[in-house]
Amino acid sequence: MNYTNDEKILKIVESFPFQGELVEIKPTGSGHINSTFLVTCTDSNINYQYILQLINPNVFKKPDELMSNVMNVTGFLRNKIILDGGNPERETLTFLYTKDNAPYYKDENGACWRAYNYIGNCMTYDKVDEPIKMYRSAKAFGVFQKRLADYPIDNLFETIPNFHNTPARYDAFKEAIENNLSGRLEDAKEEIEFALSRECDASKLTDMIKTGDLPVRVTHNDTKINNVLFDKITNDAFCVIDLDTVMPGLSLYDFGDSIRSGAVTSDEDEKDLDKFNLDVNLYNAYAEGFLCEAAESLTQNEVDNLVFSAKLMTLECGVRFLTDFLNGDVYFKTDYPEHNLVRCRTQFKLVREIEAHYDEMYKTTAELYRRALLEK
Ligand code: ADP
Ligand code: GN1
Ligand code: MG
Repeated sequence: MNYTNDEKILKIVESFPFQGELVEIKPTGSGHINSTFLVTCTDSNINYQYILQLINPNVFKKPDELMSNVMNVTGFLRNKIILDGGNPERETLTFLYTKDNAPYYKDENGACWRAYNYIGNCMTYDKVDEPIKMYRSAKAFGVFQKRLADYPIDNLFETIPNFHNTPARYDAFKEAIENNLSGRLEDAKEEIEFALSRECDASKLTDMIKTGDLPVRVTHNDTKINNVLFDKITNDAFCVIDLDTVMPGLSLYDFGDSIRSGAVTSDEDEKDLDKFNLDVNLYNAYAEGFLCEAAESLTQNEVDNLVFSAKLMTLECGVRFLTDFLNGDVYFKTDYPEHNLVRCRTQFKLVREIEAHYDEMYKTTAELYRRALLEK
């Protein structure tokens, strides 16, 4: 769909200092949360492009806090990138104030819109088809975490409280079963049973935080593979985007969520479960790239729980999709009524497959860690 003549959107576009005359506004990306548009303008035959994003108000209740995190984190990264001799215009997001000098534009319905410079010649992958791409995204997320290692953690707002608190996700799930708001309980019996059978795993990492056995760091928390930009020409992964959930968290959340979304043979919403499997080669490639950047800074407890984190993040995501299915699709964007259930099924299949390959993955990870340390 083309929104170029949509008066409501035109008004929003006008509130930002975009250069030149508007040419086109079209939707882009496949994120489940925000609505994203690519805006093209032209000035003296040169095109200028911007990302315009509607911040999902059901998910992000405090846009000022959200934008404060985004501004501070991108500003901090910018300095680090310059110190590293990199290009800050490409290696992190550059967001734009409105003409009124506000970090977002509030439309007549109270919805908040923000804008970034569009980073050109890039692409994202919803599905990774080669180990080298996993390796490169792992390095990009590893560098991201390294650059934020000394970010003042107390400066960050918790944009979504308890985001990776798996026991809290289970509480919400059980409430959804109880309420059965969508009347869909009967359609999800098997999935509910599966989720409950794995509840014993839910609190392992949060318990380790409480006992001080895992360090809380500044983490991304939504390290889906399509949240990394790849250069169209060199195919290098050069920029981590979608910074809305940068918050205090565990390095394991970031590792685990990338495996969940990337080390698989088909899309997150594949209906044919025979096509959706764990790809151990993609796992190994990610683990190698991640350890290459992070081995020295990780604690032994973190290393020992890398495979577990992949399983837990997958279980948690499956439980979240299932909860949303039971609640009537109020959180994730869906294209059809069973979409969340379909997504939940792929996640639970992946949990089973990680369990089946656990020992082998654990051994390879330990070996990759040993090698990464030797190479330093
Ligand atoms: P969501 O929270 O909905 O996932 P994202 O911030 O990840 O939203 O943006 C959705 C998609 O838009 C990304 O996967 C990417 O393809 C594209 N995108 C977002 N920001 C930029 C940018 N600054 N430059 C180029 N592409 C971008
Ligand atoms: C959402 O925004 P997006 O599509 O990158 C979600 C993640 C889930 C993911 C599942 C803020 O990520 O937590 O893991 O969908 N983001 C938020 O695909 O809830
Ligand atoms: Mg995204």
